[in-house]
Amino acid sequence: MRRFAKLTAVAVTGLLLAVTVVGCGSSQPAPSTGGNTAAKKVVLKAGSTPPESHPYNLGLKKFKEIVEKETNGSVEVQIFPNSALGGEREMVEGLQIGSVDVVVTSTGPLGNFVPQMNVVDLPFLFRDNAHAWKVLDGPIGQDLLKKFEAKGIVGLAVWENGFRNVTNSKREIKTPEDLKGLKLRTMENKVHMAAFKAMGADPTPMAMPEVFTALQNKTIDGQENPIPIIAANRMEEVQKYVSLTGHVYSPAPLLISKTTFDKLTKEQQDAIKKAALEARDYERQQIQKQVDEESAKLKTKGMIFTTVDKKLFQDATASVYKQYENEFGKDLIDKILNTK
Ligand code: EAX
Repeated sequence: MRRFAKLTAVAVTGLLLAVTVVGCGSSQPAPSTGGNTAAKKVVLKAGSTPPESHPYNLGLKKFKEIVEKETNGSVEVQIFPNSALGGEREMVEGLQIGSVDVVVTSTGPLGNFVPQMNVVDLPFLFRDNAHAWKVLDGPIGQDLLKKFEAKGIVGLAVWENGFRNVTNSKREIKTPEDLKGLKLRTMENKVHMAAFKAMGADPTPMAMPEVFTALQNKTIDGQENPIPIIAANRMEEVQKYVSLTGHVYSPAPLLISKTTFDKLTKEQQDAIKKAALEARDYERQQIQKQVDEESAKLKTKGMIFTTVDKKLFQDATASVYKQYENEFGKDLIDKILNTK
C-alpha cells in the first residue's frame, strides 16, 4: 500500500512541476538575456501622429531595431503611426495610465503635463538646429525631461520635429501684417497661440488628427508645421502657400510610460536608453534630409514657397517673452538664448 502511495506522490509532484513550467510558458520567457534570469518578453506599443514616411516613424523603426537586438528579442517594439493611438495629448495621457508605452511627440501639448516644457515653444528662441541640440541634449534639456517623472513619464531623449513654417490656402504671407484675420490652426499650446495673436492672426488650437479635414472643409485657412510634417500629411492637396517663417523650433521628445519602464530589467532599461539616443541622431538626419527633398517635391506639386524677413516676425512676437518670462523664468530663457 505504502509503495502505491509513494508512486502516487511522485506522480502528483511531477504533474505539479509540469503545470508550473507550462504556466510560465504563457509569458514565453525570452532566451536568457546574458547572465540575468530569463527576462519575460515585453511588447512595447509606440505611437506617433505622422504618417509612416515621416522621420518620427523612421526613427521609431531604428529604435525598434536596436532595442530588439540589444535585448536579444526580450523586448519587442510595435509601431503605430498616423495617430492610430490618438493625438499627441491623448497618447501622452496614455503613457500616464499605461495604455500606451512609448510616444514620440512634439512639445505642443506637453505644457499640459510639465508647464515649464513650453519654454522651448517661445518664437525664435533657437538660432538653428545646432543651438537647439546643444541646449536640449545638455543640462537644460535633460532637466526638463526629468520633470516628467513626477507625472508618470520617463523622458528618454529629445528627437526633432524641426522649424515650423506657416501654410495657408488664401494668400502669400510675406510680413506679419499678412497674417491679420487668418484662421490659423495651432497646436494646443498657449505660447504658440500668444505668438500668432500678437501678429494679428486668429489662432485655433486643434489636435493633429483633425487638421487635414478642417483645412479641406476650410473651417481654418492655414496651419503651421515643419516641412516634413507638411509633406507627410499631403498638405499640398489643401494648402497653396508655404511661408518659410521658421517661427518656432519644434523638439520631439521620446517618452516612455514609467509604469512600463519600471517593470523592465536593468539590462532592458539600459538597452532602451541606448536605442533612444542612437535613434535620435538618425532621426535628426532624416528630418534634415526631408526638409530639402520634400521642399523640392512640394514645389513641383504646385505649392508656392515664400521666403520672408524673419526679423519682422521676430519683432512682432517679442512681446510673448515679456508675457511668459515670469512663468518660465527669465534666467532660464537667457541661459538658452546665450548657449553658444
Ligand atoms: O508632432 O501637431 C502638430 O502640429 C505636430 O507638429 C505634429 O503632430 C508632429
